Amino acid sequence: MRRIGPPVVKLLDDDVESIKYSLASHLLYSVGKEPINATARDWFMAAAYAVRDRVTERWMPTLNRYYEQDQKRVYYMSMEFLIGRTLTNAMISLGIYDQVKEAIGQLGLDFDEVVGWEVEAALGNGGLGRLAACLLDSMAALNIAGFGYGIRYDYGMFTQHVEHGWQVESPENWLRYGNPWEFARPGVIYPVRFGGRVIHYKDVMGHTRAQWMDAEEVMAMAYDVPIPGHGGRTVNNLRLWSAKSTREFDLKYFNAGNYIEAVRDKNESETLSKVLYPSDMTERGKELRFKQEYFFVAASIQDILARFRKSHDNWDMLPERVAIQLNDTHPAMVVAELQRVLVDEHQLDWHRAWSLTRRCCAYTNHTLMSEALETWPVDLFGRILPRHLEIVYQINHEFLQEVRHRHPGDSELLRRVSVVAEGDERRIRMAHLAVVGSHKVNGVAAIHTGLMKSTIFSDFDHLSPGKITNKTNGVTPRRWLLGANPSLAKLITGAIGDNWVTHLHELKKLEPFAADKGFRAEFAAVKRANKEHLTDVIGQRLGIDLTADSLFDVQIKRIHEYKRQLLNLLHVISRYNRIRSNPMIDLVPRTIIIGGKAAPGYALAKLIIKLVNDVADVVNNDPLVGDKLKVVFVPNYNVSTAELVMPAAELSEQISTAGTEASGTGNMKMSMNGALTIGTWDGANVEICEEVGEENMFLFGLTAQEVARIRIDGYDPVPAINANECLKKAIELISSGYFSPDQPDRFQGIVDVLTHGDHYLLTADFPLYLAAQERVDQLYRDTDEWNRRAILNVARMGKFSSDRTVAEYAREIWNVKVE
Ligand code: 26V
Repeated sequence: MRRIGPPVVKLLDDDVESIKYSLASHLLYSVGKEPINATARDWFMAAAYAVRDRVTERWMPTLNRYYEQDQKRVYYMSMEFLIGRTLTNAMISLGIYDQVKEAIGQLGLDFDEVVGWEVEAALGNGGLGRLAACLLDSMAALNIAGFGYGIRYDYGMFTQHVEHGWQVESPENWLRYGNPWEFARPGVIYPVRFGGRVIHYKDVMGHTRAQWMDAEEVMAMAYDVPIPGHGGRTVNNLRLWSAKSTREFDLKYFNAGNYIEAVRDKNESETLSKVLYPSDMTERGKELRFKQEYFFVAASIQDILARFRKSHDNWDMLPERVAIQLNDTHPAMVVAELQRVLVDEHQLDWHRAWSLTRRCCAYTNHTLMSEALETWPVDLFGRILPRHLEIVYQINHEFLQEVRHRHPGDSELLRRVSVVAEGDERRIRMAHLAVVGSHKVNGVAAIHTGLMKSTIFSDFDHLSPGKITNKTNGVTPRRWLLGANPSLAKLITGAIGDNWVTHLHELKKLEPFAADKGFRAEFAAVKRANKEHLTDVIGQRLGIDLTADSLFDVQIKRIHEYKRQLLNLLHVISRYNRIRSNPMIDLVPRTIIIGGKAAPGYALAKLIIKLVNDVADVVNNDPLVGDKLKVVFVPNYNVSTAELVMPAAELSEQISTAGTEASGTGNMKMSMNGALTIGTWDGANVEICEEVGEENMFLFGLTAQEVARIRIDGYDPVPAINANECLKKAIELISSGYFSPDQPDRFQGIVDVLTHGDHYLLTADFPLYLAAQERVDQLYRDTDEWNRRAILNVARMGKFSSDRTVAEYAREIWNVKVE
């Protein structure tokens, strides 16, 4: 590979002795302990600092290189970055994994225990935040000048406990012991304004100008997190903003004798970055959320423009040096803010500014579900951001003018595409603002993009053909295969070399090995060991006895009705019924593993968790069942748990109602780790099928078109339930209180949604799901054939590397070169 920029000055050596020296000196100088009284956590901190030093000396040269070469920068704007743990990931990226592990071992420490002390950075809810983290990894691996911008929440995703089968949330004070991966930048601080009013006046040139005044101010202070790319040549930057009161910068408050008042106010303004909203759909219209969104948008735009102005005085260069990717509509205020800064603060002509804004911005949509599409009441919007509301109206006015010009007389069209939704309460549609203010809009899987074009954005697709494009998601093979599943990675590398780590298509070379009996046996041994490891951990943590002789059937993701964890449970219960009615039945033993968090305000999702646990209690303790069936709810599903469970999965459950899951990325992670998928024709399952072949998956159920049709016609679940004895019995068992003898009507809410309306069509898909599960059993009995197909899954996963995803964004949206 061509070397760019000056050679990296290496001060630190990477041999075991040097690393041991680093560990010991950090323990003393950074942690303030000696080996005699150091805890494992102290050693974790020392290790993190030792690795961080080596990351940092590659980080500064990367940033200098971008500056010197005046490279176009990509800004990935996201309210969420679900990074997970960093230590081993950074060791792998830098190629110092073996040395650090050895050094830690030589100091007499248990490596797994030391790395186990890292608290993960859980600054995200689920798919959207984890995608942001995978894309950052890939941008760094591809040496793209990609910067993340987000919020440094004091409290990330809550910790989930299970008490008596119910989810209980507790706050995750992840910064309590200090975060070794961040660098506070007290000097990088920007004011962010809220409220106030706007006055209009004529300037000396006779132009009408707006001035936003009497606003309150909060400061945004930067914290930088290095993102090391694989190979260590590039280390990019994730900049997270933390809210700081302006009071401490403003002595007049103190001098006026309002000391106590000033400090009290200070707390209030600092709540902005206090906590991540833990709901990935249900949370709507919350003022604090609105302020959080603008807070990070305003700080980031100031930072981006300041950086641009260091090397450029011609604003027309902006779109050639700056690409801004909006991760969903959460940062969509960028459109209004960039326009505002250019027009109000830099006096650019409106149309010139608008052209620059649109050429910089691009928007990624992650969901079609109406309840997750952000809209803000106009009065709230105008109260908090009065000038932005004017700008949004102006943007909308000009946009509608253009539409009217092209489609005279079509007032319905105007109403549908307007950024302002008229109704009892006028609202700003952030998705429409994002579409109008972007030069490209993308979905995250082919079917999702197709549905965007044919449903929520069909008018926009007709107005601007070609603007909406697809960028199928991917996942980073560094974390999800090399890091999480070292034994499989080793087996693969032994067979085909290690180029797959950065060129995942090379996995294709594994295909011939699927026909090799010896390789199949080795592959099976790896899976077996991963299952045993998971079995051990579950035994220790949950006291549940599992056997690795059973089929590990895994559904891990947020708990949502549309993801249909209930459909999984209906299968579990019908299996249980089969065993009960014939205890001697020769069934493939199954371990059903379910994990995921429910939004704290999503009562039905929480009830589903309770049902999983109640079913588990009954099934796992029924002597008639034995090892034939076990059910486990894995508490606190997070990135680290995912890294533990994915490698042990044999069957990957991806069973959302067709047309609802934009892409899914867990589906990719499990396939890559050698699981077969049982799934619907939804999200990226469709493309996984194109790659691995339908014969190597278990796809079933209604298509998105069929789902749409059935819903239009009006669906009644009752006939479907009555027509299927297994389904009927399963629902009756829940309804009878069998799983909740202490409170027989506990699950009435669940029974009601299934029997009335069944919006997600579980009862419609159930027979086909059961048939697909039957095919799973059949195949599993033929171990060798199962393994052959699992190997083919791994071999054909090349497309689902986030490197491919990022390369597509780079070429087709950001207009930056990929080596
Ligand atoms: C919405 C809201 C609404 C307000 C409160 C906080 C909040 C947080 C997130 C969201 C939207 C979540 C959308 C989302 O996570 N979509 C998922 O994106 C994945 C990456 O593209 C994709 O694989 C999943 O299928 C999709 O559900």
